[in-house]
Amino acid sequence: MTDSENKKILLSGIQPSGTLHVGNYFGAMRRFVELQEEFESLIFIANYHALTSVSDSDMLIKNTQDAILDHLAIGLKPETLFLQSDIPEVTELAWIFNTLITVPYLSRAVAYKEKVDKGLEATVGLFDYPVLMAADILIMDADIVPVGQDQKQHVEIARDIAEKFNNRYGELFNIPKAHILREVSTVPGIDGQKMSKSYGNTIPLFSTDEDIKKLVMSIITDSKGESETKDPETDTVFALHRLFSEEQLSELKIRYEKGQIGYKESKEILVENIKTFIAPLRDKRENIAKDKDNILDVIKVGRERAQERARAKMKKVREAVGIML
Ligand code: AQP
Repeated sequence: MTDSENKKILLSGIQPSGTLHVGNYFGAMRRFVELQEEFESLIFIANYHALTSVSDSDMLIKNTQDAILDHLAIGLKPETLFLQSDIPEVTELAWIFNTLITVPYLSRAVAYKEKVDKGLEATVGLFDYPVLMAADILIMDADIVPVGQDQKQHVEIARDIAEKFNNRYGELFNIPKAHILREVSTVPGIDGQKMSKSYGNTIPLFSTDEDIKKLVMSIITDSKGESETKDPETDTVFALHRLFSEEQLSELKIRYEKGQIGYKESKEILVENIKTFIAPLRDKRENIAKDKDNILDVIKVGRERAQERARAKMKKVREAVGIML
């Protein structure tokens, strides 16, 4: 048995629906890198999912290439990466799952309601998003799925779909587990709501120093003055300090609680720490981007590995449900 056969399978994806941000990084991407040796990792750029919010084809292509570069720049091995669209079996499987799952069940998905409340068009694709995600996960027999807190429910939907399929057609699918970093949970955006590509409230992962300053200084806080006590649990600036200001965190907490720091100073400290964090990532990305033309060649091994798994699984699924090719 080879080493990779002994390893559990880790699978996760990110939509190329905009510029990737520090919420994506701390909620998910960082874990991909940390766990890539321990697990057999399959990380994909979810371009079919992104169609639920991006209707400009040039933009989708640019975002897709950028997302590959971003992952390489944070240290992900190219052989772990592939594009969702390289695996057409995923959309085929999603259709089969659509025939298993009910509309009332899917109506409970919170992310769909939130996105529609935020103004996204309530398309069938957006509603069906968790089913396509279930196909992504289950077709690869994933054991663990590292995601941010916001996607936890979607992994639970994938588990339910796997169980329903297995009950009806026989044990074909592995039951996956979500893998969520409790201390990160949901990273807030500059408006205090979940940081999200489509909400215009992000700090991009490869921001310029100038943008970091502009964005952090515009974080919405309450109106407490410098000497008033402040609650680190509810302040967005402090929530970001948790990610970027580890060494100063306990001191900052005391200063917040004792009314010894104003939001302006707190933001200035945060600006410096984010700049220090992002600078080396940005440099690495600039170097990799020089070879941008070949970006799809770089992920060739990852694509072939994923295709092989998906094809083998779909053959069994078609046999199980009675679809002839
Ligand atoms: N604010 C966040 N905090 C923690 N984790 C987050 N993730 C996203 N936002 C945060 C995690 O990043 C991974 C990739 O997410 P996605 O792009 O597939 O979809 P998403 O969760 O819908 O991300 P966005 O930025 O909010 O994109 P849009 O606006 O296009 O919907 C996931 O693991 C997610 O949990």
